[in-house]
Amino acid sequence: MQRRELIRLGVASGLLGLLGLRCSSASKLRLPVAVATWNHGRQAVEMAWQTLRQGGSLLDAVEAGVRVVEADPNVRTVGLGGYPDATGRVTLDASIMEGTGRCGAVAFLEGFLHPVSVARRVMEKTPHVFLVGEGARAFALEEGFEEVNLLTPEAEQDWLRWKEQQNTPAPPPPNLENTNRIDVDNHDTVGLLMADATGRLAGACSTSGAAFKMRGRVGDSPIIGAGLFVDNEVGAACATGWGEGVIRIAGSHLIVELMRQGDDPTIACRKAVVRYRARTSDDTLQVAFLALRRDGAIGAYSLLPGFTYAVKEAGRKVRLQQAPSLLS
Ligand code: SD4
Repeated sequence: MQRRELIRLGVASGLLGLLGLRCSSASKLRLPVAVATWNHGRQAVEMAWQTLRQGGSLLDAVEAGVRVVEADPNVRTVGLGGYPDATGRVTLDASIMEGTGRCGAVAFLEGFLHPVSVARRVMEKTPHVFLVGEGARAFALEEGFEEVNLLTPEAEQDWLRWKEQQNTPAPPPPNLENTNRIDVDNHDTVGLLMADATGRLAGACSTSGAAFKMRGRVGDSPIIGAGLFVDNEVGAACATGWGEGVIRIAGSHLIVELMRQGDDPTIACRKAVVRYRARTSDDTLQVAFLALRRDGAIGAYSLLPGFTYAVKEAGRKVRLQQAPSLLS
């Protein structure tokens, strides 16, 4: 979508809002709808869809979809095979939320294949929302999750190469912004949003975070309101890209609130990107958002070109789409 067109849409949406009407510039899909970030979103929405069709709940569906990507060793930014931190250890962040406001999250979790499932247990089995590090690990073990080594030889090789490139020994605290600039594609959280036939919603996301991050660093993905937000009254949103920037604007919550005020999902995502850009002086760090309104309208927007997402709606095959971007 071109800038001029979006401005027009924004104005139109505002005018219609004043008249108490909704601008329907976003494509409204046939419910149920599942959308997920990046190319690996394809496997995620397939599995989510299948799970729902076979009688699973919405939560079962989003969890199952994300688990597929977590278990794929070829995805270097999520779960098994994810890039390690600066010290060579893979630490994972994940969250899950349903539209009623129930949610759970884990961060700085090491050694478990499915952080999204641990996040769900936090939601279902504890009075809390968010467990991190050693506490999250102890809880996962108590719940019967098995410890595994997530560092694949390929990811380790890349880490060793990265370490060699550092000028100072052993390793220096990385400048996260520089780390991310090495390869904007190292930011590939899987975020999955789904609405069932009645417009109830759920979402989940999972990531190994920024490649070679400082030990202990946590991104936006496990932070409810930043990396993920879901509200049955309105819709859902998730984020991918430079987590620090997303946290600073509480990106996913912002998008849901903009949709609540009548913004179309694409315009809401675009406004979040504009807000993000206003808070950072750097135009090289990718950030991208995906939104699903409860009626099945979807939207996506990124700062830089290249953000893809997968869509599955009733009666149609999964398709990959390219989000519009603020910069070319
Ligand atoms: C993070 N936002 O930890 C995550 C990484 C990511 O797409 O999105 N990758 O900053």
